[in-house]
Amino acid sequence: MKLYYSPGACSLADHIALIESGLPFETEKVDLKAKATESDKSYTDINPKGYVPALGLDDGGVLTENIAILSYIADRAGQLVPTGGMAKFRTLEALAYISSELHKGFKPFFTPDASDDDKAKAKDALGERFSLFEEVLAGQNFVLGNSFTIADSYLFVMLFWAKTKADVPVPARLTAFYDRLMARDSVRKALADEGIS
Ligand SMILES: N[C@@H](CCC(=O)N[C@@H](CS)C(=O)NCC(=O)O)C(=O)O
Repeated sequence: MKLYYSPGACSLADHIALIESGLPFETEKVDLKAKATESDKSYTDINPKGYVPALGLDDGGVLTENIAILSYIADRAGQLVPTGGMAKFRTLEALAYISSELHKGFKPFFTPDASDDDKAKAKDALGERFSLFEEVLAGQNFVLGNSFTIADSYLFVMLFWAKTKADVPVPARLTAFYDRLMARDSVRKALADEGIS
């Protein structure tokens, strides 16, 4: 498998999950402006959507979209998701919320011509949306219980952006969660491999 990524982008969630999975994989950096990979291939030939992440599969196929890639990694690894009862659907519920309510909420911070007003509104909305996890983390260490899952790697990246790109206030339990993830070997390795100190 090969993960196409951009340093500190949402592809960091897949990078962390791949390291946690113990599965063999390679990475290749993408220049999102030039739409070119580090080895000078056209990125849109690999992923016509033009954005990261994309996962090159062993059979030559390419899988895109964070929710699909994270789910594929967990499926291949036979871990990183809770099992039994409603667990599969609770995982999808968490991933969908992170993708559509948090990830997309950062858009003004990645849009060069976004106004200060757009950013202020986005910051307020993100603060409210993060607060849902503050309640979840009152009774458990991770998003879906007391074990690390793919939802945690995705939420970690959202908190990383909240702290480093958007200055969104992060409440206490989420900050403790962020610090816990920052201390994990997988997270430290993914950040170091992407050249982020
Ligand atoms: N729907 C996609 C969105 C991915 C996405 O937003 N990628 C951003 C980085 S976090 C990107 O590559 N933006 C550059 C671009 O769109 O040109 C997913 O969930 O995987």
